[in-house]
Formats: sequence, C-alpha cells, structure tokens
Amino acid sequence: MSPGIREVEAVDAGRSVRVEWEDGSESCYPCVWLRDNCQCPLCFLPSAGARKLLFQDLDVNIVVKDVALTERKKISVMWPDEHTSEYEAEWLKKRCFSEEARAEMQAELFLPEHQYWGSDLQLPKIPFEEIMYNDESAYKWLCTLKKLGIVLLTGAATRQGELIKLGHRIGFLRLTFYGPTWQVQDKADANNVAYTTGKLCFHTDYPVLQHPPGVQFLHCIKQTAVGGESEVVDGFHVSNKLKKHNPEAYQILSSTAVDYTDVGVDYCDFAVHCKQKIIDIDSRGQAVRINYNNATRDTVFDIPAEKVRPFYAALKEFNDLLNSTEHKFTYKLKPGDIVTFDNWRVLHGRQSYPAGAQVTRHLEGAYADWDVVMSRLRLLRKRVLKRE
Ligand code: OGA
Ligand code: NM2
Ligand code: ZN
Ligand code: ZN
Repeated sequence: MSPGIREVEAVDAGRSVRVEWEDGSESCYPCVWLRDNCQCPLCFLPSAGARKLLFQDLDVNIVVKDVALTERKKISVMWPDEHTSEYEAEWLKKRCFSEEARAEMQAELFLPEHQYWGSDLQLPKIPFEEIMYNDESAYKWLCTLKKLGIVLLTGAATRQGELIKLGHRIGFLRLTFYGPTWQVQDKADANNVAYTTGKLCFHTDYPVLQHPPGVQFLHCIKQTAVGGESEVVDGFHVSNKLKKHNPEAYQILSSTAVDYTDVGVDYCDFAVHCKQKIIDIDSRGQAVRINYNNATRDTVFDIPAEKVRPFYAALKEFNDLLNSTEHKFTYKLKPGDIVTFDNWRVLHGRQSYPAGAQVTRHLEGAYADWDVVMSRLRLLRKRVLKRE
C-alpha cells in the first residue's frame, strides 16, 4: 500500500506543489499538470476515464492560491479562480515525476523486459484449453509471449476455427488481404510463396503493410511426414549481435528504406506497396521491429546505385547471423499445436516438403495487433492479481 502524506506546500512561487510522504521521500508536481488533471466532474468524465477540460481553457502559467492536506490521504488545491481540485495520495504517488517512479509506471504499463534466446530456447508449452478457460493460464501465456516472444499452445482440435475462438479470447483478430484467417497449404497458382511446398527462409510476415501484424498464430491441422519443420530466431537478440560486431551493417539496415510489394487477389484484390527499414530502431538505437520478408521485397529499389552493393553486403551479414546454428531453434509442429509469436521480433521459416496430389500439410494462420494483446494482458492481470 502506498504511504500517506506527511506535509504539502506550494514551492517555486506557487508554480509547483511539493509533497512529503510518510516514508520521508518527496515528490514535486508542476501546477499546470495538476490543474490539467483535476479529477472533479467539471474537468473529468469518470465513465470514460477521460479529460473534459479543454486545452484552450487551461492556463499554462497557472499558480496555486492555496494547498492543504486532508487526513493524510488527500491533498486539496485551490486555484486563483476559486476552482478546487482534490488528489488522492495513491493516485499522486503513481504519477510521481522522479525518474525511478516513471520507470516503474512505464514497466507496469508496457512490460518492456525481453528475455533473449538462441538455439537453447526452451519453448514454453501451455494446453490450449487452459488458456481458453483459465485466466491465470491466459495471463501467463500473454506475459511469456511479451517477454520471450514465443509460446506453443497444445491440444487444440485438428480442424479449422480454433483461431477464431482464440481471437474471441483476446478480443479480435487482425483482418488482412489474406482473410480473417488463412490456410497455409500447397495451392495451384499460389498468390504467396507460403502457399507452396517450398522452403521459407527466415522472415517476418507482412512487412508490406505500414503497420505489420504484431502477433501471429499458426495452428497445425495436418503435418507432412517428411520435411515441413519450423525454424525460429530471436530477431532482437540477433540485431544486438549485429550492432556490436558489425555496426556498419546495422547502420545500413536500420536506415535504408526497402520497397516491399504484394499484388494479387485473395479476400479481395490488392496492390500493396510500402517502404520499411529491415531493422526499425528506437531513439536509443535498440531494435523495436524487424521488417524482413525476402519474398515480397520489391524489384523496385529506391536508393542510389552506389548504395546497392553495400546494402546487399549488410543484409548478407544479418541473414548469416539469423541462420547461424547458435541462434536458430528448429522444431516440428504436431497436429493440434498452435504456435503464437511476436511477429515484430521473431523471424520464422519452414523446411520444404514433398509436393503431391493430396494436401499433406495444412496450417491455419491468423494475426492480432499488439494493442489488442496488451489490452487483454492488462485486463487479465487486474483480474488475476485482484487489483483495483
Ligand atoms: C507463412 C509461414 C510457416 C509454415 O505462412 O507465412 O511462415 O510452417 N508459414 O508453413
Ligand atoms: N500469408 C501467410 O509477408 C507475407 O507475405 C507473409 C502472409 C500469406 C498470410 C505471408
Ligand atoms: Zn476541476
Ligand atoms: Zn510467415
């Protein structure tokens, strides 16, 4: 439980409020932020959890007129126009502006921690039925998916439709031009290399979309006796290695916009084009999304001719690292397995398998957005940890 408040005072000529907590620590809140976040019914709509106060009605130079402590659990602020705002101790504590408090809040909201892996991956397995009916199991599934990037669900029925149910469990699936769910099997006149018996090198799905699907589900309905093994690799771990051992290649792949293309007919007709960096990085240079599918990389390449060879050399360095035995993990899906993985982080591939008149291998696939998955994770956490 958060501590109570020992003392409160206006500081910095009334432009900030200083709170001293019962454990001796202190927090300082700028008045413009306090006024902006007044929780009274005039300023805030509790049913929407949203601000009613218009920005045009906020005085960005506001100072306090008076501040007082009410029973150690609340502070009350009076503003120059006599409007009064109340803030609860626990609410304030969570929103403390210290570096540590902000880091803690951000970690709780976004679970940014990653656990990297290579060929030593211990692929986590959870029964499909458990995550469907048990909130603790579902919470564990999504936490592991976020942290490790991959979880295998086992024991699903060996028929189409299980991913639709999984979609309902999290909220909803992401519709794309390949349909709400899609069938990975050998097809005549395949509109995608995935729909053949050929080998698929390490790739992320759908870099041709401006916002590629964050999470992918592949449900094995039928598996071939020979070939068809799956491979996965931790793209963030490999990116870190590339950055360390070949900074020039990393620089090229994280700054060169590559053209992607996908033209055809499936759910409806489509002609999709997009530019993506193969390694998307944040402001600190850390990889946040891999956008790499060699099959849909366009023949059109919008860079000066003299930069083409260095680009291919850089991509070869990355591709070699992805495929090193140290980094890749190989397994074979069994009927009833559903592999769930972070499509922004984990690159996946499959071995080729013999073609024939019969369909010998059938996976059903689907996508979800990280927004939807993280939303479900937070709601499950609230319920499982019985908070709020
Ligand atoms: C895909 C894909 C993997 C497999 O359809 O994009 O990667 O094992 N399939 O067939
Ligand atoms: N499928 C499997 O980027 C891609 O084309 C990935 C998508 C066809 C839905 C394959
Ligand atoms: Zn108010
Ligand atoms: Zn794929």
